[in-house]
Amino acid sequence: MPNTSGRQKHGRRARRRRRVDPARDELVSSSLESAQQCLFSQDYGTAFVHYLLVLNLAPVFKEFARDSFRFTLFKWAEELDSLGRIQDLFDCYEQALEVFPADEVILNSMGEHLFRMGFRDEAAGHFHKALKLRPDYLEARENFYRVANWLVERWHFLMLNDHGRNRKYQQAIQKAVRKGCNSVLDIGTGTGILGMCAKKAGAAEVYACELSKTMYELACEVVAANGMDGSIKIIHKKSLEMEVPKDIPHRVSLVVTETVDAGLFGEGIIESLIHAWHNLLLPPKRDQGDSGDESTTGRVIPAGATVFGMAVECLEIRRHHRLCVTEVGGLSIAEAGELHSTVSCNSEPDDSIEPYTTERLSRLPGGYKCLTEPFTTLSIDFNNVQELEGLSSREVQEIRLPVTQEGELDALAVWFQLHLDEENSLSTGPQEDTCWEQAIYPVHIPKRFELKPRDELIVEISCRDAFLRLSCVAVLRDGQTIHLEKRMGSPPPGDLTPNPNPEVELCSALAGLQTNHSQAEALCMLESSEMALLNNRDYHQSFSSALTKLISQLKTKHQNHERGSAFHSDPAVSSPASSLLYVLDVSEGFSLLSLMAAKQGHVKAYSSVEKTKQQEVLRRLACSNGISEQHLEFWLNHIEDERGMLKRPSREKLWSAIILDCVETCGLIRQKLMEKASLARCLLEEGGHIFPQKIVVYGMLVESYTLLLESAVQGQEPTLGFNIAPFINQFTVPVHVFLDFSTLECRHLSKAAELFVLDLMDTNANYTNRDVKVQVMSAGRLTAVPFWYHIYLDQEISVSTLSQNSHWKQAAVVLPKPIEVQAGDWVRLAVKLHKSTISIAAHVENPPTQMD
Ligand code: 44T
Repeated sequence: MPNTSGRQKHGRRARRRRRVDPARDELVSSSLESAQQCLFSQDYGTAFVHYLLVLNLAPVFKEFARDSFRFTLFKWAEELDSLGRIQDLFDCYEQALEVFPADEVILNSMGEHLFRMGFRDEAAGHFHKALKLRPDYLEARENFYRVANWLVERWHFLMLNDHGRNRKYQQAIQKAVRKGCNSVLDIGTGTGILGMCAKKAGAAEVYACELSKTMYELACEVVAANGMDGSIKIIHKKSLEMEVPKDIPHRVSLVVTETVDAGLFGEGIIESLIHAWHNLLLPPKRDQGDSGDESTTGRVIPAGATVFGMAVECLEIRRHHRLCVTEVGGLSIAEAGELHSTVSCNSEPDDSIEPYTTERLSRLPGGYKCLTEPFTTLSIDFNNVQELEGLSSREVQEIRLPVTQEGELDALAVWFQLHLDEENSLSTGPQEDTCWEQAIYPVHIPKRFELKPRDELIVEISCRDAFLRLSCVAVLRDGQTIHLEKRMGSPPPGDLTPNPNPEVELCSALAGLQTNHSQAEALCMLESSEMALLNNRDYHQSFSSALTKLISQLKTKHQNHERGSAFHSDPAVSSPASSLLYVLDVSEGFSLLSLMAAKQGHVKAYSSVEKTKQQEVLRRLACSNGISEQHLEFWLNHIEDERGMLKRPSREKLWSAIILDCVETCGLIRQKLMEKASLARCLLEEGGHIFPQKIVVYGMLVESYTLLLESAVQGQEPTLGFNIAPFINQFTVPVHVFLDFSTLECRHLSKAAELFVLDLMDTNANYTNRDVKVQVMSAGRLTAVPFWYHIYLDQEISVSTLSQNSHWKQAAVVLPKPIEVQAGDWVRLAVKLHKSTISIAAHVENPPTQMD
């Protein structure tokens, strides 16, 4: 029996190898010893190499050495990371996974590195694998939830729940296939839905491509579950990399795609279609009137699009993109130089700059006002390759728009109509009841600008790098031209140029390390959330008051102490430097808090602002606010490692205050906040504070169908007759982020309730579990618990993340199943906090009626 003898032979060989290789055994044991020694002396790189050698030569040691090996790997990876040796770092992880392919801890840790490096799809894949290996592995679960949004973006749920959109695509595809489009390519297939529509409509050959690995794997699963795995070929590629006959045997007669974003071109549809026309599609039909056989010509669904725009006034947009204040927390910021958000289509293209942002206008707090009628910015025929190719070289078009309402010019809002074919079209307009958001082009003019009803707004429209560029260049008023936004490379507009006074120029020169101070150099861009923070007067006022209180208490204490020790003649104690207080601001991103601390006098403040341009702004502001250069310093450039971050200012000094950034803009508590707080506590002088002192978490019971639509494919009905929901719903996450609770379509079923208190000053606090009973005020389906925070800087002063001017959004736990509740019922919320992550489970105490 060949099998048996094979096994015997293999066994004999193995035994012989083990017996006759003393040199190898010697090498294994000496390497193991070296690995342990190196580990002991913290030479992790060498230890890692020794361990790898040992485990490759002698897999029997795997279990024995697993923990030390992991430890060595993680330490070595940390070092490689800080040295910027990223390729080496990932090589080490790959080698480690060759030895331990099913080690969930290594997979999870590699995921964390991938995530930090921006490889989100891959990171999420690693967390998913780790979780599959060990479903109760909390770290991986939390990481997975944090990145699931990148793995399967939330809009997939919205789109699959948009029955109108599904049906229209289905009809257009059915019609095309009936007319003879026999071979179909679905570009950017997502869950495979459009490809399956084509197959079901009777197309002989269907191909689908998808660039995201996770979405590709999901599409394969869905297509197989619908019995089409033999008849739809799914290719894990970007369409631009596809070739005939390598990927598909011949050119197809129909391309279907919905690779469009709110700004239409952001997913690269122009480039994809140009490539498809040249490489993947049959030639287009010559005569438009010809309704003959479509199997020998090519066409695209959607057939084309019309893009619309409109000028709007919107305070919510304004405060996220432009500087709206001149003074915050006792600091004048009038002389900060030019500041605006990183959303700008007038700037040189750069990775950190986006040409537009997206918002659902109908959901913006405070609403918006239309200043012009909607206008057509562009029409494009996707079946005309010359038109597609000519888009980038189209001349800049200038249009004049009559202003219809008085108001401040804050942005141009953009949406489109997607013409699937002659009959079916989809609109993404602000008035439509669809899942779509609109593209927002904020207007960056240094001063506020009111449009008046008889004005004409001049907008320039062009296409660059395959995105639509819209710019409000001027306003015609009473026969005069008022220039607005600067165009790239052009000098600043005459009439709105800020008039920098000599003092500011001096400050800039001092701060700036620039001899030739020009407008462009003084421009500093901030994230829109940083911009909103800067515009938040209440936030800065609260910090200013809390800092003033603490600093004056500490000054008095120091003075008393110095008086007390004046009898001792130690010059180090009574010198002026010793009376300085030290404040560290470890806020993420741009923050004025260090300056506000320095402004108190006798304070040396350390800022964690890293970007050079932002540091220049702070220096400029220090100068214009009379803060001496020595009283502001920039802290470490890398704050990744919290132990490094919280080092002391010098050996004998302790911090008077450490400002921690505790809540992310998305509405979640920052990861590792509690670890940072406990480290920070150890570094405070007696009487010193960490800001904030405590965080109180509030929540409310709500019924919200909108939240359900964003979290999972709803209903028991198959989607267009296909079984998709169970597969994509695996990627449902329990916590939704970036919510605007004030405009969320929902019914409040209870009052706001305190869910949790995080005392950042309490060493012994146990934060794991808490049960909170909340009474139902009105009957409904309990679907979610939105939550937010009151951030207490001290006993009295607090900032709410739900306030009107907040730069924070809110988060919500969406329950796995809605619960029917009656007025008067008590709902028990089991609130858990694990490593800064909140989870909430809800139970009705009386009477429990769970709904399916
Ligand atoms: N989001 C809209 C974008 N792809 C819609 O990997 C509307 C956003 C949106 N694959 C709120 C609401 C909405 N070759 O899976 C993705 C993507 C893939 C490609 C292969 C290519 N050349 C591409 C280009 C993209 O296509 C899928 C859909 S793309 C965008 C869809 C609901 N926020």
